[in-house]
Amino acid sequence: MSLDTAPDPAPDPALDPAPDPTRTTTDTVGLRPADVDMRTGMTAVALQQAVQDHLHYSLGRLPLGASAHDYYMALAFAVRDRLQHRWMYTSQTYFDLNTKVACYLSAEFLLGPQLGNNLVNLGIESVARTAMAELGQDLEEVLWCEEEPGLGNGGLGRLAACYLDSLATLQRPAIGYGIRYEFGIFDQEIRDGWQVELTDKWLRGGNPWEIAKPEIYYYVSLGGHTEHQCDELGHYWVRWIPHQVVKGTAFDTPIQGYAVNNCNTLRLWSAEAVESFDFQAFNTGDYYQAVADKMRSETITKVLYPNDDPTVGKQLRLIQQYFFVSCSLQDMLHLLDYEGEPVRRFAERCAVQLNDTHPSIAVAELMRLLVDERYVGWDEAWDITRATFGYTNHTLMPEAFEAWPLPLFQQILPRHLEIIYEINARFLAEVRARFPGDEARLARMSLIGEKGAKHVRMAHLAVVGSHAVNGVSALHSKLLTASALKDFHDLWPERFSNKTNGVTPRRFLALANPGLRALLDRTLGDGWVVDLEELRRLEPFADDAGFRSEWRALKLANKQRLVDYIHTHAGVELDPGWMFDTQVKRIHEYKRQHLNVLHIVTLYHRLKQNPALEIAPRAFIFGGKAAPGYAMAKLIIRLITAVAQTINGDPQVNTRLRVVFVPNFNVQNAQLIYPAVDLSEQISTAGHEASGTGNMKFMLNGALTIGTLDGANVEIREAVGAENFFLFGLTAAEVERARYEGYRPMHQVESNAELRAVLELIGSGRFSHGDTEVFRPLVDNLIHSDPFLVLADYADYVACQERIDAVWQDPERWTRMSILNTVRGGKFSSDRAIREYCDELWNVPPVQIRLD
Ligand code: NBG
Repeated sequence: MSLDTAPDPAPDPALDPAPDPTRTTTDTVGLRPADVDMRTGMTAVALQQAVQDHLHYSLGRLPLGASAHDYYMALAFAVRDRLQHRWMYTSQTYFDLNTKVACYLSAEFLLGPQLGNNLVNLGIESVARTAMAELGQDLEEVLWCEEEPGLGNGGLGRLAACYLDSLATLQRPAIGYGIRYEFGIFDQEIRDGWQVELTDKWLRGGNPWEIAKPEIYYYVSLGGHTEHQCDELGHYWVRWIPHQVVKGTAFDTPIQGYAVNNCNTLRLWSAEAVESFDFQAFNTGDYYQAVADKMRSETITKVLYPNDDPTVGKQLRLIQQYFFVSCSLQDMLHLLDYEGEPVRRFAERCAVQLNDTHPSIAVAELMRLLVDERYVGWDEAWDITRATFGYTNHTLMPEAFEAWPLPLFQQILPRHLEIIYEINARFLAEVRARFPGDEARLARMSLIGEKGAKHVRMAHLAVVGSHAVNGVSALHSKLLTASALKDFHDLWPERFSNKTNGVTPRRFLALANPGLRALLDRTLGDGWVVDLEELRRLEPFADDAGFRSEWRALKLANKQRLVDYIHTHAGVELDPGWMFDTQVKRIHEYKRQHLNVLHIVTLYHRLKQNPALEIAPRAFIFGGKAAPGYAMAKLIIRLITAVAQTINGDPQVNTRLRVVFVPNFNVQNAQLIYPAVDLSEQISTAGHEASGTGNMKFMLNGALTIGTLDGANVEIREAVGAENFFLFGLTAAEVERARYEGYRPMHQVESNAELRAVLELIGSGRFSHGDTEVFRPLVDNLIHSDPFLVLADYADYVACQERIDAVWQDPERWTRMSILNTVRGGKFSSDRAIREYCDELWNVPPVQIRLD
């Protein structure tokens, strides 16, 4: 595929900048003004001149004193100009054709660094490398200067970012709507082995990708009360008299598709006070009150909440959710008005997807906007609403099912509570008609939970208000309809479907693994980048010894990159010849990083007992953040770092085992990690990981998986073949049965001497300088409660690891399996997933963009 770019037009002499004495390098490339269109040209010469121009005019830097960061900013601005050019054509075309737009509502978009990705998608990576080299800069170094926007916690936010990439690449009109958090997910440091959280001031150095749109803003009401009235014609209507009004302003980030001209929008909302200075208040001496109001409004978009945090303050979170949802829906209505479309056509123009329940207040908000503000009758408004929304569920964990206490909800969103009551009354009447006399069912399905303190059930609101509901892997979707949403499935089976997650091959293959990319391009051509099933054609090469040795060399080089990074950032030396056994993801008990640690301690224990034992040398690599208020997760990190310190410092074992915790796992270092891994740990308790997406990134980069039958692991195993996947552990059904029958972890301890020894070792202070207290909560929890069945799966896990050891001893076999993992991973492209969403749920066809 080639970019459909127009030839660079000749520059207008009137606009041509005068020669700049600070530009010293232009002569060296024989720059002729006629070659250059500084804003849109796609040649190295044009880009180089654009960088110089931005350095000069946008940043005010002399080349001599310019830092790598300055060059990063200048190149980013230059690239943004090229995106902007495509964005303008894209918006105009979508507008002219009145296309339907996929609107992806998500409280999180974990974009990761933009520059490298945009260069790949524009097809100007090598052009940029040349341009920067001419300027005396190393592109890789410049790329590392980018402060990544960490506007998400983990998988859910990253999935949203992958989907934006696929939407643009598949040429589907789409807009992502979210929150412009001033502070993203915290930065993690490890001090004395413990996680320490630092605020993520990602906007500190400026964000060259966003374009502030101060002219696009909406007002959002909060609190107060409602008034119900009948006008002289007998029409009943409700007025909401809010206590506070805040203003949401748009900040747009262009999202460029790969090898197409489509450039979509990510629109993030930032909150501010309605008037920055209330002069009235000032004059009456209430200046400080006015400033206080302003500050209070601005806190709404101040910080991203870490998930899994039991201590989190709830009120601001609900306000955040409502704030961005209201701005987004008002924006959609505004676009409709602008195009002269009646509101009753809303669902034909906007397919709105709710990314988990975080934006689910949208159901009530759209009803309010239609009924109260646009005077649409209730029934029609409800038809529009249900035709508009789809809801994706991302978890079965009961604590993640959002439920807002009624008094809190009433206080912040009094009108929405009334609307929810009305939706609920009508909904329960429908349930009653279908299942007469089934009061228990009514109580289970109600939008208002009455167990304990009354609360609003956001997942129920999302399901009732959507025409389509989906889970994110085959197993998860099945479990969803069999458990958490079973009653809803009984009522409306046709609404439910599965959409297995995917990841973008642009970022996680082409960009993250340039060596593999070159090999694939050379062997297959570059079609695989947009059609990942193409990788299949590589399958015969798995039997080609020459190809296998090339494959190994590539992996080794990737491992060396990671070794260098780890040495600098974690102070541990690793040998790239060892097996790299890796678990990177959020730290959570259900993900069972501690099961992984039990295996490491088992090996340590065996080696101490028998120093001559033959085992494959392994580097265990961990990374991931724990929620600041999740004490057990933080203790798991402490256990990893403690075990690491003891093992790495013990010459008797450190020639065969090393352990490292890579601090601050994020998109940037993830791109280094995935391509360098031999063994991917996907070891959650079956039935708990909705899908997982890291598992897919590892697979595509040729890692073998050790995993349970959980989430998308099931489909990964199906795709790669059981013989190429290391399976262990209880199934979801077995987990459920074990719990039902009264699982006793102590029984596992009593019947397994090695497990007992391992737990004793941890409890004895061996890894904590004799401190027998520090890990007691963790060990006690495993022995007496073990909510995620770590001990139940221990023996099988360790046995599976032994099989892995044996395969590793046979490099040819391992390499063959590694190749098959990559070539059979085509299904896990986010392009496949987005095509399913667009074609089966949203009805959003592709639209070609021409640059004329
Ligand atoms: C997460 C799941 C993962 C899944 C991602 C993306 C939440 C609430 N859920 O298993 O835990 O891969 O969503 O779907 O973050």
